[in-house]
Amino acid sequence: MATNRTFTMIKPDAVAEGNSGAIIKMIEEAGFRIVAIKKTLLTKERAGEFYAVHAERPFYGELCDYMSSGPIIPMILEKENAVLDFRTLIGATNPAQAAEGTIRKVFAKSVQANAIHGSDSDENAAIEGFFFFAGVEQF
Ligand code: IDP
Repeated sequence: MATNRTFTMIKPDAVAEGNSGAIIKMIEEAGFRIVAIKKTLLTKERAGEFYAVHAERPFYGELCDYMSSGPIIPMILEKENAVLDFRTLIGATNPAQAAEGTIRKVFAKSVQANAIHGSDSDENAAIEGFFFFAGVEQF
């Protein structure tokens, strides 16, 4: 059964361009409540840990460089059917394939610099949330 929480982070390109506020507005207007939020910086090593599932992919090194290139804004979000509804809100990985009105369609620059992350399962949402936030920070 679907849980009601997901994890997201606004990626370095979107933070650097000053799009965080507009993205958070879209998220809240879509009915998500912010459970936890902060601005932080990933080292290349921690970016590699977060994306360890992609370690064998050809773009892994570049992805780790990009994700540690500037501040990010991780968040835990709450809404009924959060994981699936949030994946719909952000759109396809490649912005060229993202539906109109999705966050990636509006803000992503490329398949790599695609503005925002969204967990792909309830299990990963919980793991990724705890990667950034202690239990006492989640309220
Ligand atoms: P997702 O973020 O939509 O779930 P994943 O396939 O899990 O997509 O990929 C994780 C991240 O890795 C993407 O959001 C994107 O930043 C980057 N990425 C995925 N595929 C490519 C690629 O072909 N080239 C460069 N970067 C990629």
